[in-house]
Amino acid sequence: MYPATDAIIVIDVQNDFCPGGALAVAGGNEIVCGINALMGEFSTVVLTQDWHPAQHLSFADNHPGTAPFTLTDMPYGKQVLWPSHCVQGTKGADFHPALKTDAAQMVIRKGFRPEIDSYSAFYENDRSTPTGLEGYLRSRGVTAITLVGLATDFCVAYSALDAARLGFKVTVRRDLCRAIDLDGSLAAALGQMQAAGIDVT
Ligand code: VGL
Ligand code: ZN
Repeated sequence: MYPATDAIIVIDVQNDFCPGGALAVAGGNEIVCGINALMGEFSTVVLTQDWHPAQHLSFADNHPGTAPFTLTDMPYGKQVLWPSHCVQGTKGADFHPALKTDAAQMVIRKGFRPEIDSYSAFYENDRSTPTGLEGYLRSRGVTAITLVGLATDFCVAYSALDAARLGFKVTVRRDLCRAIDLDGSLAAALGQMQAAGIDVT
C-alpha cells in the first residue's frame, strides 16, 4: 500500500476515449487492467469524468464550418475543437465497463459549463475556475498524487501541471496513460511536465 498521504487520480477512462469511441485514443483500453490493480494500493482514489452538455463550445459541431482537430479562439485562449464526445448521460460518457469504479470515493465531473472546456481535474481551461478537487485532497491530508488515464498530452498533463503548481508531489505513470498526440502535443506535454519537476515514469 502507498501511504495515506498519497492519492491516485484516474483521468477520463471513458468509452469515448477508448477504441470505438467518438474521440478514441489508441490503446486506451489497454490500461484498464493495470489501473484496476494500482487503485487497490491507494486509500484515496479519485476518478474524473469528462461530462459535456451537447452544446459544448469545445465541439466542432457547435461551430458551423469548422473541422474537428482545428483551433479556435475562446475568451480564455486557444481551444482545440474536438469531435463531440462524452456527452452527459450517453454511453460514450460512461466509464469503460471493465474499470473498477467501486474503488473510488470521489468522482469529479468536468467540462459541464457549455462555454469553457476543462482538461485539468483541478481547474477549467481559464486556469482559474476551480473544480474543488484541491480542497477535497487537502482536507483528506493528501500531499502526493499519482496520475493515470487518458489522455497523456491533454487531461493527464494539464492535471499534473496544475497539481505541481499547487504544491503536490506528482507522479505520472506513463505506462498507464495513452496519448492523442495532436501536432506534437505529446512531446510538448512531456517537456512541460519534466520542466515542472513531475516524475514521469
Ligand atoms: C480530453 C480532449 C477533450 C482528455 C478531454 O481527456 O484528454 N481531451 N476532452
Ligand atoms: Zn472533453
